[in-house]
Amino acid sequence: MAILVLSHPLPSEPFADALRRAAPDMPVWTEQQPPPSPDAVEAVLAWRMKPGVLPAYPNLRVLCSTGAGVDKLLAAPDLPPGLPITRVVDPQQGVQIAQYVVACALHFTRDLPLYAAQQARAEWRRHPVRPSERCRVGVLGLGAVGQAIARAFLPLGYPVAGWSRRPQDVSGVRGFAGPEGLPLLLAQSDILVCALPLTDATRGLLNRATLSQLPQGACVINVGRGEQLVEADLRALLDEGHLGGAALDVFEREPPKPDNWVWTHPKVLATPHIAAQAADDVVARQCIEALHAVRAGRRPQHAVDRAAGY
Ligand code: OXD
Repeated sequence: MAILVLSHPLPSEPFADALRRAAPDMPVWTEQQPPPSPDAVEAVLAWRMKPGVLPAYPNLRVLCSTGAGVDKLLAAPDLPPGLPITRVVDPQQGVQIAQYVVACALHFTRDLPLYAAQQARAEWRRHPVRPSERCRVGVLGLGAVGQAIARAFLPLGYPVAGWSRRPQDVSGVRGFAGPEGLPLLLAQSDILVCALPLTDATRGLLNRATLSQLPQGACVINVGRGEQLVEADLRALLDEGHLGGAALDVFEREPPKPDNWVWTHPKVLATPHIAAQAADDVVARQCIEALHAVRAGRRPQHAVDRAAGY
């Protein structure tokens, strides 16, 4: 009895190796090295789940995500009722995402695309540095990751605000909450960062109506989920000049098709979902802890609330 890694489209071997290092006595299987019988599978470690897969394992006790988000797992139509689902909680992920977001924000606020274009023309021309007051940062989502992002901006002198479903107190960060707080945050965000989980309430949240409320020239950084941003609306607002740029690490479809406009738009910085990558050893250790917890009749530490979606 033990763990089956179904991490497609991520390669399964690095996770399987990390599981074997963490628990050498625990059998670990993959699609390439399948379990001797479906009855033997107690835990599945996965990123997304095709229909028809989970019901084939009658002794499944826990489903573990390879990432921080579980939206792709929750989207499976045939999740066994009551099956605990866990997410990865790696403090390094907050650090990595904060590094990525700050790098993207500086890319725009310190005019690096403009200087790259000048360099290509061998042009030596200096532009005024944008004052910090005109680099107001608004972070959507003040969970562990959103808080790490918000805090990373404070030493740079940028005013930082955050928005969350329920009020959150983060030192140095101006807080907005609930539906009535969203327009207030948008109206004062020159840099808007999306770090929200994907839920029914956040799907499509960044659309023409909401993005139009950002100040003229604002930039959008999405490290949440692609489905939260209506890409066609973003493109229209970039082309119309209302928005100054966008850094996208997540997309409506991953990877975007080769002819997708995001690859070539001059105002877009597009990266392949790399803002943070949980270490394989952390993913493995938390999956094993979750399995030990359910075997002992306990709720795993990082079990998600299925109704809330995270
Ligand atoms: C995620 C991750 O959930 O990369 O996006 O962990």
